Amino acid sequence: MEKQYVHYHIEEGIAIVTIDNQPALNALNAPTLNQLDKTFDDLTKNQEVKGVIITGAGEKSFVAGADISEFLQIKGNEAPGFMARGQKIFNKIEAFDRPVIAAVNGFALGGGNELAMCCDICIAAENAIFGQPEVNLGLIPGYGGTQRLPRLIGPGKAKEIIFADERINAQEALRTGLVQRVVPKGQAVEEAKKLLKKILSKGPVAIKMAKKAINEGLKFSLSEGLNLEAQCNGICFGTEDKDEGAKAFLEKRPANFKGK
Ligand code: CO8
Repeated sequence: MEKQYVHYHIEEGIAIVTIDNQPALNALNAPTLNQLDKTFDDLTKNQEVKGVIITGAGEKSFVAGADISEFLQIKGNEAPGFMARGQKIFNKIEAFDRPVIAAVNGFALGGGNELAMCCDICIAAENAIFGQPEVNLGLIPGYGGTQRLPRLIGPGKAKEIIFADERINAQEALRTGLVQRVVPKGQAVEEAKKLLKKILSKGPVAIKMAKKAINEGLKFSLSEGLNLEAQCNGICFGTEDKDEGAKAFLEKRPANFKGK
């Protein structure tokens, strides 16, 4: 039987997905990527799941990148296919129709940083280290780092990180906007749960539409993005939750959203 490198459990509607390839600091080997892909297929079908947290096993590493021990076998003409496979999985995580939080508990290097950047929000433990060290291997980032990093933190800072393998700690990641919260070591998953519970207390269709408007709108011009925002809010206005939200406000009570 294949070793399980990705496992998850569900707590109060939150799926906690753990990448567990510990002797190799949770590096993403081929089976890990396949299992991550399958996990998100399962979570997509499971309507009990309202939100997801992705973390790494142990305290030392979130994910230390793609598995370098597999690189010697990969030839130049095969590499784009490997890259496309990883990018497709990361795109699936980014487009997951419920909120996804990265709880980064140590090294987030190469594919690890790229995985964290696919998540909606990133919470880092204070021992977290972020970087894109591919140039040390004579490579460039291949799971989205050259595209998502400059979009998140600007091209100059992204080039400093990618060209020079400048690794940044949790506080600097917070300053640059790569992460949204920094918590003491060992607390990232707990903080992610706390934030996700707050998000899940809101209207589920509204959260889904806000995610769609932000993610898809970033690819558009401002006017196209504004049009998308109006369309997405049109969907929200058509829900029972919109009436419940307005009534709850007027009746000075908490809203009881149904997600429809
Ligand atoms: N792949 C494979 N094994 C790894 C990786 C990795 N990315 N990172 C760590 N390991 C292994 C080490 O080889 C070591 O194994 P062993 O105990 O058998 O010798 C074990 O994990 C522990 O690592 P270290 O002893 O090195 O631990 P340190 O605390 O001294 O250092 C570091 C930790 C700084 C994280 C260090 O391990 C390191 O620099 N790792 C490599 C980080 C890296 O370069 N990541 C980027 C990889 S490339 C990438 O992600 C994208 C490529 C493009 C896509 C490719 C498509 C196929």
